[in-house]
Amino acid sequence: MQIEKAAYAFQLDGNPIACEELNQGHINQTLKLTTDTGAEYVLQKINKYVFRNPIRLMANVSAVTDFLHKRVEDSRLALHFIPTQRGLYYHRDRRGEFWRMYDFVGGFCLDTPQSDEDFYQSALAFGRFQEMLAEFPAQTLFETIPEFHNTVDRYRQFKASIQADPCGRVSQATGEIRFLLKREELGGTLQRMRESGELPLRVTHNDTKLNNVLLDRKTRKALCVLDLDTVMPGLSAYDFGDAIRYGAATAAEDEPDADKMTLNLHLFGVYVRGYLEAAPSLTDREVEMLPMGALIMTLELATRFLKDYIDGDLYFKTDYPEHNLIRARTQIRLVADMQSHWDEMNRIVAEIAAEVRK
Ligand code: GN1
Ligand code: MG
Repeated sequence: MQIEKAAYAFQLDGNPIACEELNQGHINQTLKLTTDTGAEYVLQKINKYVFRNPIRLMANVSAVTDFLHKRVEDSRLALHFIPTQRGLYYHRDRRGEFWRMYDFVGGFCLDTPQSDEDFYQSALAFGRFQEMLAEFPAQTLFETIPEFHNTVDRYRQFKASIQADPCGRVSQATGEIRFLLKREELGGTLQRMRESGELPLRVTHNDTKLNNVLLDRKTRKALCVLDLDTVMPGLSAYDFGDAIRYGAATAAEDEPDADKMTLNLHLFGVYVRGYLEAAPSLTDREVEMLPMGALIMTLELATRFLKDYIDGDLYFKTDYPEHNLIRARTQIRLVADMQSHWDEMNRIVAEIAAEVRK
């Protein structure tokens, strides 16, 4: 692969000699860059369809990483962005595309936990992230994607796409649509609790997939969390829930055989323990609503994937035409499985909370 031109806009240590695509995430394009001095960087093109204001987005991200750097002992525990020759944290190329760069610190990410410890480490990473940001001035954060986890609004958008049916795909998904619409009221539960003030607004990560945690190659301990584009005011239940949806599932998010998709209750408990240990400031009500976070995030992703399928795959990267439909079906299966183990999920949280939060 050619060296991406944008790389030269940044203050690099050495001259670029290699550039390879990192297969990461459904949204931005991510490359790894190596220079002749052995320096390694991650170069990312920001997806402008998803993030309408990359400049303000980067202002958020740099404010958050600066804040974190003042609080961590090892610099690898927070992302370090590289300024451009002009001293900015983003580069705008001739085509109007936005790029950013950060140090590649040599860790690795997982799509599935190889052990309980891997998943526990990710829970600590997201729990600590939230605790460290407790003092961050939330009002200074720009909402990079307005109403990101507002499930009531997600349902509104979902129904509008069904109504418009721009690609004639609605007829391919009638069972799935029925399943999701039946759960619309349930889907709004946490949003209503947020609005009534029953659940506190915090600075949260909002995209807590396991592969957004960087683990140390040697110790396998969590270093830092990646993908800070959606750091915004949010609910702890959503951060917890998205991590469960992705990491405590028995199949990949896009597993074509939906029968393989269930919730691994053991891993669920492992994550609960790590998260509660790392985030002691959660209120009792927040702790109680963690299972609801898992259920609602899974429901939300099912509606988002299905909406994107109906819209003609405009938002998420897809590898084949039914990819978003498959993703939605597999998430639906996980929702159903969570609902059939609802009492157990709640019991696990209550038991671990009684132990950890003495
Ligand atoms: C996207 O960028 P990535 O792949 O970590 C999405 C998340 C979804 C996730 C589903 C900004 O995350 O909200 O949960 O895909 N990010 C955005 O895999 O929409
Ligand atoms: Mg990601």
